Amino acid sequence: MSQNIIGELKSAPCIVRYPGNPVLAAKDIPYQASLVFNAGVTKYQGRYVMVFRNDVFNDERRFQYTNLGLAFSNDGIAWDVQPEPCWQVGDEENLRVYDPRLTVIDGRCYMCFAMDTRHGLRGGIAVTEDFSKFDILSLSVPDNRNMVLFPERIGGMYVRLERPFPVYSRGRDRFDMWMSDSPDLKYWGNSSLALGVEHVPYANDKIGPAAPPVKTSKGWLTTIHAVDLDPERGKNGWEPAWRKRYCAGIVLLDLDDPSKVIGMCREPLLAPEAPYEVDGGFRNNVIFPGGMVLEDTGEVKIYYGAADTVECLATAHVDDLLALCEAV
Ligand code: BMA
Repeated sequence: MSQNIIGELKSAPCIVRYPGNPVLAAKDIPYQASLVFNAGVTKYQGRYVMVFRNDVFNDERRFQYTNLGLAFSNDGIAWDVQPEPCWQVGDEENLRVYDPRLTVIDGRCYMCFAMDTRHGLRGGIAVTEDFSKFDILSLSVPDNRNMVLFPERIGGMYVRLERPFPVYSRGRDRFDMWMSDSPDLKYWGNSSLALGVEHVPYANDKIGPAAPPVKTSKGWLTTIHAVDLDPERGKNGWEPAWRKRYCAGIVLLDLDDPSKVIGMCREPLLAPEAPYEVDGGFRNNVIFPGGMVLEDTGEVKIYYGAADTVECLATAHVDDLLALCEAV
């Protein structure tokens, strides 16, 4: 395995972490909770909605189960967590759902998710009316995940970004960002590569989608996750073997043909730096956005899981994010 070493990385100066981070943590949850992170966030029916991942561990720090929790907010900062989890899967075949991503299309709220099964890892899309019931519209063949939906049809088709795992053909984790479209959110095809890991200078391992894209006059603005490995880097976090670093990046896609990357920041948007990102977590050094909200003021709220342990918020002005995306 030959790998260029990435070295130190810093966040872009235009992005500001919310000083009260984390916005949600296990202590805020009224039922059993250990790690609260990788949430999907959107604005729906006049308020902010968050569906978050909750991994439950026992006192010996052994993993027990995962469920999805639900929270509402009027300002996107203070969250009212609902008394019960909103979705949990666990049967002979389907082991758990996690990493929810929310997108509103034509007034309906859709949720992409990852599902671990006994026969591989599947990417799913569900629709919900009120977050008490999720109707699954499609589940991919293994292995695929990190699906995110665009908030409107493009050329008449629904569009998603996704990250399949080509472990045989590429030798090891060399994962890229792909795009597919669908006439009905059920049948997916026309798949094409959107961005290769080799095009992201701050990744040497894998990349993929993060939060669902937002529409701007210049193009679809979207976050990515980008991972690097350094053989010198020690174990980092209370998970027994964790050594990777996950950064968030920012990319601009063509409005009419989002498989075309038209701009990209060559440095990370968010690199792990804050104490809750680099210290004391399950997997330190992980930043993973799952929600991006563009406000009328031009402020962009980016929600991200930090250290696979808590849910955080960072903001930037949309013009500054667009300015970061150099033409490619
Ligand atoms: C990935 C997923 C994410 C997680 C990330 C970092 O494989 O499990 O949910 O945030 O690893 O641990």
